Amino acid sequence: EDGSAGWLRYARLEQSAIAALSKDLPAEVETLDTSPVVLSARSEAQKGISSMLGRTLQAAEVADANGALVLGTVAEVQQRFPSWKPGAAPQAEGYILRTIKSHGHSYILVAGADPNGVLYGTFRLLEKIAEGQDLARLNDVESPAAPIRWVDQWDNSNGTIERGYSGRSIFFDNGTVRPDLARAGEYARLLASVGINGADVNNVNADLKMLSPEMIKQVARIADQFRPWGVRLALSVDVSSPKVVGGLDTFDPLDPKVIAWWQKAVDDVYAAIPDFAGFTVKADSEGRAGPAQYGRTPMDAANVLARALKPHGGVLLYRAFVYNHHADWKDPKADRARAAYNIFHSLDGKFDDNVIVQIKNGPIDFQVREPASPLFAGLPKTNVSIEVQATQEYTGQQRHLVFLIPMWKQVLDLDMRAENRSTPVKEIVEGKSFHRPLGGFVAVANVGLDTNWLHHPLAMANLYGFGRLAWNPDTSSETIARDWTRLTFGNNAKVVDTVSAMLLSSWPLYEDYTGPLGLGTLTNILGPHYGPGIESAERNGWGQWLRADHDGIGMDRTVATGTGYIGQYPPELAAVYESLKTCPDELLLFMHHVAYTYKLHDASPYNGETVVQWVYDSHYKGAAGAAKLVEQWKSLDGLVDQERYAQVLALQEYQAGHAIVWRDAVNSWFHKMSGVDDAQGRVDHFPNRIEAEAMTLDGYTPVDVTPWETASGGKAVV
Ligand code: BDP
Repeated sequence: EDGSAGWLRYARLEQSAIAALSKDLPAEVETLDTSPVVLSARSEAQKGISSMLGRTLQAAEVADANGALVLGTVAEVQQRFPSWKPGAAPQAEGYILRTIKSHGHSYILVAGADPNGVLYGTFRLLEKIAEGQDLARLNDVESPAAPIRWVDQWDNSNGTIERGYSGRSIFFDNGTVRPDLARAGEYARLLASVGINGADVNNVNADLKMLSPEMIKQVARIADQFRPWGVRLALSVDVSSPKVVGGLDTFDPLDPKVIAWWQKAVDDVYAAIPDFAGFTVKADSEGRAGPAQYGRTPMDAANVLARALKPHGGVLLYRAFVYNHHADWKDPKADRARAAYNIFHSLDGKFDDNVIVQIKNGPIDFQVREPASPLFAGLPKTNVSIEVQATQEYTGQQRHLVFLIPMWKQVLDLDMRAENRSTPVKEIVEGKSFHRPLGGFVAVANVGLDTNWLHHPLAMANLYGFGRLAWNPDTSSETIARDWTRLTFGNNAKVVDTVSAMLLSSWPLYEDYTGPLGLGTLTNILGPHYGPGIESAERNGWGQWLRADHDGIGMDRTVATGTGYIGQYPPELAAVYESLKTCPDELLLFMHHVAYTYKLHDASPYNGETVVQWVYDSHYKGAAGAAKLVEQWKSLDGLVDQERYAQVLALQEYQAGHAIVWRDAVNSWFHKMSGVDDAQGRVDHFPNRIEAEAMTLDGYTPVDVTPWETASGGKAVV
């Protein structure tokens, strides 16, 4: 159990489950379609059934009359069983799972709207088998929520991964594509099993060589690995390519030479990769070149690329993550959170129909908690997608357990009240709210060469859960946690209850010991975005400010006295955030600047506590929660395999320790800034702690630590 199989372990079921399932499971599989994707579905069914039930599923062109598992499109299945009535038809990439009787024998039908639908239906069937569900009366019709269900990898061609925490790239090494791409195929299989149909394989901070003829030839090999799993390959491109690699004297998107350059580049990509999905663009952001250099807008650049992709059926995902990272921190009106809306809202309705504006879930940058980006409600005439981050950049980097599904759901479920009607973010990105033809879900995944893909064995729940949400954002966090646990660790009730409880508690407790009340993660903004580093947010251009002084803390983003950010939300939601009375405490310091002694709402869990006392208490609560994770996991000793047991235990013990570092750093910092003592006398009071610098040191020297709050007394010894 090295984790390489992810959630597709197909572990052998208990004898009783095998007996119960076997009576309804035919002995043959009949494929009505010979597309590579349907053949993958067949081999997957054979593999899964043999592994879980110890039975061989014989492949037959036309099964004998004793029943079969039948894989094909709805039209093909109908032809095979003329009396079968499919009922409601699945939409693109959807499927029907149905058990029928014909001449007294059972047939399990997996009828897809298309080959991808057949594959997704087959994976769903295998999941049901793994969970021991009844196959005698299958009757499911499922369709995905939106056409765009992609992962992004931030892989560089030298083999490193930006914000990757699980080893080197599975795609690239040494400036080119790896000779051995077996892992790329395995990755596509995992993605397909949860309905993901696209993968952008290179860093959004794109290598300019990506579009060179040699690289395209190489990258086409990755697409070959993806194709049998219905995953289309996409690339990130840099808009300055026509100039920097194309040798033109400009990359002005409206220059005819530049337009022609893009068309040729795109045609070349399609010659090598006929099912290429499209491009992702990061421009005018964090030092990347962009159309602003020529006084052009994102719309100008996006449409030029989109028009080149259009004849081939490709799409263009233009990231709304555009902001100035040299903002003036002395300007009280400066606010990075406003940037995306400021830039994109006025362009609504001007993007071509194969452009999708890709919006990060929050207006800053994947912090432990952010409100939904107001831009979701600001582009009713534009296709949009939500971008979330499964790689845990600001959320513990796969050294801390943080199950992100509840966090993403909170944003997806938020009703933006655009046009004073119900418009939850999920329905906006599905294209439902504003009747958009395209839209969807993108997660930055950043799996790496680590055998178990994401380093922490439990982090895979985020990748799995992302796929489930992209397929159906109404799926509950509990369902996702429990399903993933069953597939990953088996059906033992104690294991399922304990692991899913650990997962579901993990985001709130991480928030508690890092940055509560909407402050952001309080991590070192200028460094690796990992440990505590509270002050690093202030007095620089990056705009992740806390606006802390000795009297109070928080960014005033109100319309009345602050940066006006709140005014970017539709009026009903803006009114909720604008008023201190109604602004949820969990976002208080994101929206308002208040005194440390300001009292939170009386509603649980805040109980009318002051801001500073809440910060102290939540940090003790969070660190205690991290310690509890260790005990919860230990209760599974002997119930999960030793290999993964030991791996998770080591990580949880580490997290419990690091949570104490976090707790004490943040609390000391608040104590010093506010001058308010902890009502329970815990903060900066360590009766049993011996400071290294206070000891007799032989060969060591005490040094000051920066930031000071990350070491007790601000000192360490070296
Ligand atoms: C930030 C990352 C940075 C990415 C950027 C992005 O720190 O490495 O390049 O997002 O999304 O979170 O473009």
